[in-house]
Amino acid sequence: EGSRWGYKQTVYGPTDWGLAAPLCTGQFQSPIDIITSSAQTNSSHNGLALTFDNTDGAISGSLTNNGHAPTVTLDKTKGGVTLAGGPLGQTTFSLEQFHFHFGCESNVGSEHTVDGNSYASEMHLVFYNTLYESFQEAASKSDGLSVIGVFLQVNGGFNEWLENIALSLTNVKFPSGGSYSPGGSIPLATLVPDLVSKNAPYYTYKGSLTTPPCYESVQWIVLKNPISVTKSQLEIMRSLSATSGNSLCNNFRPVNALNGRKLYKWPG
Ligand code: SG4
Ligand code: ZN
Repeated sequence: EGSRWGYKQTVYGPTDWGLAAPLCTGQFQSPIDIITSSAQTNSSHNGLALTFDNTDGAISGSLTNNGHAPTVTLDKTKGGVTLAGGPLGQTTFSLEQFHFHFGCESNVGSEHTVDGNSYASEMHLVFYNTLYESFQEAASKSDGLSVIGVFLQVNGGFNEWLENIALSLTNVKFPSGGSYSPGGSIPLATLVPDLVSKNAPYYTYKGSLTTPPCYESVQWIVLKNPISVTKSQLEIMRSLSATSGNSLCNNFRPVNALNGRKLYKWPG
């Protein structure tokens, strides 16, 4: 049954997702292990071009715990964010939401791995192609989505913006426990400085949503440079409850084979 999937093998774990969501057994699934030595350059790719409706890069949204990941859904009436460039060319994509995957311990947690190594967490900024009316309409189309992945590592740095989100999480401990608007508006640029740089190095490949229904509709853009998370911010994320009633952590899918897909890096 579609809503009962989880990350532990006892509750329709990842190897059983195909029973409820057949596309999860596809050949172009995400995440993958990014083998850096096999990443190629593509001369038609460029730097990422993000634009913010609000000049200070601020966004507003509502925070929810859907039992799988803490998720902030953008309130576009208070200012949107668009993505073009990179591997996307002139096609513009609009930010719908962002969410976090993380480990129960800090040695795992990211969905993508780099040369076999995991990070403690991975943030996903989910954009949809504005040729479509809405995220819902775009989600299943082959050119429908692009997701920017940002690694989080525990290295002593303090990200004030992540702190704002972490403190807000205590308001959405239980799944379907309603939503909460993080205090004030959020300057996305201070959360991920690389998002406003035209020179942020990234990896890119064609893949899927990393959860059921696993649509193969995502142009993945994984930033090379991680941002900093503190141990206590991760502890707050782990204090959320999952759909299963257990604590929400290790909400990452194991890596999938490339199956002939090309992995690119930028710059060359
Ligand atoms: C997380 O579970 C999000 O909470 C989901 O967002 C998201 O689903 C899912 O991850 C898959 O997205 O970037 N990891 S991913 O491939 O965006 C969708 C919601 O359920 C459909 C709103
Ligand atoms: Zn995700």
